[in-house]
Amino acid sequence: MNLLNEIKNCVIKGHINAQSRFPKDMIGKEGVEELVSKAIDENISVDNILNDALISSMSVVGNKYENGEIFVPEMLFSAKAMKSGLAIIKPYLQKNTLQGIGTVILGTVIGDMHDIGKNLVGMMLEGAGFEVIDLGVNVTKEKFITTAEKYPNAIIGMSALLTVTMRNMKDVIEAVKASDLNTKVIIGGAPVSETFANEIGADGYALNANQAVRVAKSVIGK
Ligand code: B1M
Repeated sequence: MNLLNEIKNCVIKGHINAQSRFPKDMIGKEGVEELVSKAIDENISVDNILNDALISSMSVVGNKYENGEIFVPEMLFSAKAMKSGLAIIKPYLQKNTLQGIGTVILGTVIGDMHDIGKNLVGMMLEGAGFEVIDLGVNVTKEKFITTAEKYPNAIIGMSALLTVTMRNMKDVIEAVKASDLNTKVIIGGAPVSETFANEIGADGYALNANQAVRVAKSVIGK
């Protein structure tokens, strides 16, 4: 198995490192942390590690969950393993930091606990020179608005991974429009689309973290 496939396999199985006690058949074996570090040492591009190992493994996890092969606890182990890999590549994603482009108030909408994609978007934005105010997950409309009032030039960036929670983005956008704020709002997340973004009146939509940077810059004319 090549290194990227080994990383992918460890994320799918939720195996973080050689000290991890999960899964039982991998105890003592190298996990995501060791293998991602090894891939970096072997000059495998960080983009490949991110897209071909870490992100692609989560689609496999999602399919397995959908097919009833795994359940929420296993999905959680995979998420932890994915995050351990992201933590290692984070400094490489952010190497060319230029500060001061703008500010993004970032959060996953109310009712939604998914934060891997949102965190990745945050890392890319910081790497591109944005200040990121990360409100975390399960963020209420009120929290987005009160934070935007404190940072009037900031963009609001919302993430949602569930079809039932993506609708909550509309409430935030309506609240922004009903206020005196001139805040731009960008959105993203697996179930979200450009059409949905237009429907709810978002200023921008991004399919992935790289696009999020481009969209964030474009809504503020940079
Ligand atoms: Co959940 N989950 N989950 N889950 N989970 C999904 C999303 C699901 C598609 C799995 C499936 O059925 N195939 C499904 C949703 C179905 C639907 O609504 N259509 C699902 C479900 C049902 C659930 C629960 C309801 C399960 C349950 O409890 N019965 C539950 C909900 C809890 C809640 O939120 N209230 C739940 C829980 C969980 C865990 C906690 C176990 C865990 C999350 C851990 C965490 O995030 N800390 C989890 C995981 C890991 C997943 C999957 C497997 C992976 C998500 C992920 O991290 N992807 C997911 C299946 C899948 O996506 N294929 C699934 C990798 C990440 C890099 O991609 O987040 O899409 P993504 O982000 C991308 C883009 O979307 C975009 O850029 C990112 C980078 O490229 N993007 C933005 C994201 N935000 C953006 C914002 C932007 C711009 C771009 O601008 C601001």
